[in-house]
Amino acid sequence: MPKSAASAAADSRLPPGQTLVTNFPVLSYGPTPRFDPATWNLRVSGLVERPLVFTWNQFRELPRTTQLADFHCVTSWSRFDNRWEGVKTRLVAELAGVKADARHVFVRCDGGYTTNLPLAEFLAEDALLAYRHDGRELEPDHGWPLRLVVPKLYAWKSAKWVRAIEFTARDRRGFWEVRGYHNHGDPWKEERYSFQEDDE
Ligand SMILES: Nc1nc2c(c(=O)[nH]1)N[C@H]1C(S)=C(S)[C@@H](COP(=O)(O)O)O[C@H]1N2
Ligand SMILES: [Mo]
Repeated sequence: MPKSAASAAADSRLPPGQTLVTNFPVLSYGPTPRFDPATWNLRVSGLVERPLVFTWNQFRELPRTTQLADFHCVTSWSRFDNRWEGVKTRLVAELAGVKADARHVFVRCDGGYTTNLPLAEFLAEDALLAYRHDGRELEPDHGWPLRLVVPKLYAWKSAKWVRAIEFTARDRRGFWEVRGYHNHGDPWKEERYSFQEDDE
């Protein structure tokens, strides 16, 4: 039976091995951290001209961006058309003045989760630090008050409860990257597991 135009269009947006969901599963290692707006901050450090520390109020005053994006978890679910609102990663990088020798980004979260990504992917035009999702403030389980969103990589790179962003010359593997997940994580290339890195 021929596929409908709508399902063919959906297939072309679904990376190999993924299944579309319409709910929004929660994938967290460990408990959801508590947020205190009085003590929360976001640190931007490493190879930058101007190390920055934003309070919650300062961060919310930065220019806002909206990004519609699909979300692909390596455990095989994908969720289309997430409407993220927050601050472009590019803006944060510009404010800090990322130095020319920076190549990688290491992200730290409340609760100890970390992830790493190449600078170029952190600075992708669709990447942002999001505090709203689908018209509402982010839910605590989905990363409130602030999560990274990098739509072109598997969602474990979209770190929830982000507290620190470090620009570095050398790469360093994050939480899942040292536990068997791929260092890069492109869903279109099915870069799921670290053993695949040997073939590259
Ligand atoms: N701090 C933190 N960020 C995280 C995770 C986590 O366990 N802790 N899980 C990652 C994984 S594996 C996925 S698929 C997405 C899931 O985001 P969601 O729970 O909002 O669906 O968050 C990512 N970011
Ligand atoms: Mo995931």
